[in-house]
Amino acid sequence: MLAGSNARILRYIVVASITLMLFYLFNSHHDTLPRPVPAPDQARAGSQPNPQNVAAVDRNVDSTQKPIPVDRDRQDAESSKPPASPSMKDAPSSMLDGTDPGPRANATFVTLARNADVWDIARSIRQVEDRFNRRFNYDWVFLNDKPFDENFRNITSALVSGTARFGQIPIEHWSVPDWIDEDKAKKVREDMKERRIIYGDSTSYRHMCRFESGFFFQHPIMQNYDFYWRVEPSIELFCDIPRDPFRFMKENAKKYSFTISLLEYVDTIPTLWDSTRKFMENYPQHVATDNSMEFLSDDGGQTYSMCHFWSNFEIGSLEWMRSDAYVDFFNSLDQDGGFFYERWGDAPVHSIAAGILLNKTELHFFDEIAYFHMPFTHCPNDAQSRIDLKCHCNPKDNFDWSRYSCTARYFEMMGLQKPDGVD
Ligand SMILES: Nc1nc2c(ncn2[C@@H]2O[C@H](COP(=O)(O)OP(=O)(O)OP(=O)(O)O)[C@@H](O)[C@H]2O)c(=O)[nH]1
Ligand SMILES: [Mg+2]
Repeated sequence: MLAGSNARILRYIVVASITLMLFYLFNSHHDTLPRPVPAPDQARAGSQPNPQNVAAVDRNVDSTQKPIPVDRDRQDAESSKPPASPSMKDAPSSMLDGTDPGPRANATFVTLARNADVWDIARSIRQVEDRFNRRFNYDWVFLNDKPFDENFRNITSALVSGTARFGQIPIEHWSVPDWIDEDKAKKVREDMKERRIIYGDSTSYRHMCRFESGFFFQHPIMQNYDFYWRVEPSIELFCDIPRDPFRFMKENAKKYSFTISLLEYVDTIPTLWDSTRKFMENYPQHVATDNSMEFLSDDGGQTYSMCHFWSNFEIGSLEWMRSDAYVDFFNSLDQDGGFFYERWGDAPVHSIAAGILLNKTELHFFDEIAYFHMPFTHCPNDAQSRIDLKCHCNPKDNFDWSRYSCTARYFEMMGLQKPDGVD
């Protein structure tokens, strides 16, 4: 009996030792062997906005990848172990693969495009998704004066990680209003053609500028959102965008933002400032107390500096655009007819509106959004930021401090520190 129970104890000891050995061996290998890193495509394929795919993305988060540097001062973290659960609060989320866990703003991308623009907008979408939206899955609204064809819908929907929505513009937002003298408008186009003013002879370009100035935010699909981010065909984004610019806008009460500013082509807007002054006289209640007149004018509002924010990129508040102040401003300009009798662009219109209707604190310059639209580039000035954000722009291409840019003037107005070597 005693001999039998000794043998059983011995068997238990042998089995337990083997189990412990195996357990030890398995665990030590688990710690040292690198796990396969998910291919970027795998992670992206999982970024569709349904719970199953979100889970798939989460499964692709690889905890054995290079440690995440917590911030610029702690680059030495590269040699230590990664934190058990990387926190969005203190880690550049560009280095995380999964869907961002944070709350979302009620926001959308918006693109005005023709069916023929499909491949140029496809390039832009791919850039925006890779650098930002694959982790945030915001919706994308496409607007067109004609119906979008199947090809456009299929190509763009496949690239957008949020929901793609397609809207046709109502005819009254894309036609010449009845108070415009069509003969006068035609003569202007002929004259501008002779003077070789870019897009000066185009009616559709004028509809586009008027639509972007006063109607895109009124489209029924846009009523579902509070913020928009405008994207045009053939743009480039050069850096990761780890933090959500929509949330930044919301949490900091920002209403209008830009990355590139420049001087407008005078011949396209000879009377825009006269119309603006008329509006300010008629609607003094809409003029903000702490406005940006310093940016817009060198002489306290007598004349226009021609400075504007380049509106092919903009992140803005739809609530502001739908406000009485903005709508009164647009309607007042529209009555004056300069969209057809001249060639007013939506960039100076938005910029003047932002400059006079908003307080300075409601504007924002997104330095970290490195951006290209032919022919200008914004590339962040700070070398370490370019490394952290995996930028691929050449800082020599940065337009910010060129004499045709107005960003230095914006910095001066806001009391921001310009980089060393810039006057
Ligand atoms: N649906 C539609 N979209 C248009 C039309 N004209 C321009 N767009 C879009 O409106 C936006 C601005 O037009 P662009 O041609 O890029 O104008 P731009 O940026 O001043 O000039 P570019 O230097 O050519 O880029 C783009 O998103 C175009 O796709 C049009 O007639 N119909
Ligand atoms: Mg463009």
